[in-house]
Amino acid sequence: MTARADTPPRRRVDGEQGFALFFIIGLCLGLVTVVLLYANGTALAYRASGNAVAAAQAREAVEGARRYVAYLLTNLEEPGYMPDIEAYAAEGVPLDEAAFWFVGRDANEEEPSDYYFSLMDEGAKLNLNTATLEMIEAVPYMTTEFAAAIVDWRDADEDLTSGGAETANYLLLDPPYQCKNAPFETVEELRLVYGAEWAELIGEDLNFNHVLDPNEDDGDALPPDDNQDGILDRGLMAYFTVYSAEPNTDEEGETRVNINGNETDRLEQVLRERLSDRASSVMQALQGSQGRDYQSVLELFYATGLSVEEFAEIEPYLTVSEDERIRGLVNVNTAPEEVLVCIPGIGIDHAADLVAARTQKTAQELRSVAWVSEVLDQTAGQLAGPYLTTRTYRVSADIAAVGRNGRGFARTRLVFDTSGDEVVVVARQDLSRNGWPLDEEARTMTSEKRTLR
Ligand SMILES: [Ca+2]
Ligand SMILES: [Ca+2]
Ligand SMILES: [Ca+2]
Ligand SMILES: [Ca+2]
Repeated sequence: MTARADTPPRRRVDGEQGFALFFIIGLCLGLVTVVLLYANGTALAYRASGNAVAAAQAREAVEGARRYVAYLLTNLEEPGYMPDIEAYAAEGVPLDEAAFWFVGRDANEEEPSDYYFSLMDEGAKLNLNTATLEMIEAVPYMTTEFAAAIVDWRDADEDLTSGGAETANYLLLDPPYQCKNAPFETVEELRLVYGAEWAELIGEDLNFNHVLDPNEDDGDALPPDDNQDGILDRGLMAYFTVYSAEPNTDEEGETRVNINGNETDRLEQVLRERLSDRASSVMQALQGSQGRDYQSVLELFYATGLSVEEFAEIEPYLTVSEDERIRGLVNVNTAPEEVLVCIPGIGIDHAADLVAARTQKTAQELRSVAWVSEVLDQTAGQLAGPYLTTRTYRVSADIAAVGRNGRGFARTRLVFDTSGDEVVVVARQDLSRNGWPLDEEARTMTSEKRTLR
């Protein structure tokens, strides 16, 4: 027996009743629609406001991270050196309902397979304003023409570097513009340099997270158009900075002693204070070279016979320059292999050995550039010395943050200067448009789970 068999025969309705019923049904349906629409609208509005709150929380978390970094850099145990990675939190750091990460890169790993969370050293890159043409040419995937165009862009003159471009070339572009003939103010300015290709500048690391994501290794299936070789081929911009600079002062903030100058008394005082009886070996080395013209303090190290540890005691007090600030030195402790390759005297022959050697060094040994003598002979060391440092006064933080429940995110890159009395932000760049740089798991993890991690 079916239900239909029980259904009473349909009542016949006349025209008037039919209209009334139709009207009531219509009214009910209309009301239901209005209620549904209203409920849906409220839910959407609620969701939207929830997202707005989460996005605001993410932006707040970026500010929280900024204060945290400023605090860390103000209270460094070793001012002028990168903070110890073990001494600060960098991954999923909870901040009320939000959380932040410092997107970093392990410079000792050639092919990082997983995320690395750390602050970064701007001195780990080549400075666009001070690197020589030869150094720029040695950057992976750099062409000689683009390297020459970079030099022409920043130099004040209109003299064409072979293969480069000056105003005459820029005026032929559509639309035409002038060659800058002044220093780079940002790395992104490379886009304006003659011959710049966006794909070459960005490379395969589309989301700037230093990791090979699936879409960065699938050919042209998804952007970017990568070469699908299982290796993250970075863009040209990844190797450059405009921020690296250090004050020419010692750890007490006093002007360093110029070993090419005439401050013999002050020099002897520094040496005796730091080295006691071993000071005489340095004084002998210095006296043996009349009309001194050291190109770097590393050159002095080779002449002294001091140990690396001993030299680390005096190196922070010495200089070969009268300049108040020294721009563009590369930190030999933090630069990745591809950057070290660009340094004269290091090159492709020694860069990998330097990276391998530094992972075996103590913190005290890494305080001075002298440790490179283990890999570089005196000739190579003399070539490399003028471009190297072990100190850091420009630290960047690539901050990724999410609001509550992993909703809303913000990403901002900040560059801090630690050389003054106060730690200050010298550059700020919003990277949010590049999308969320870590995996979804990190993002959707609840704040309790993050804390437990
Ligand atoms: Ca020029
Ligand atoms: Ca990536
Ligand atoms: Ca792709
Ligand atoms: Ca690749």
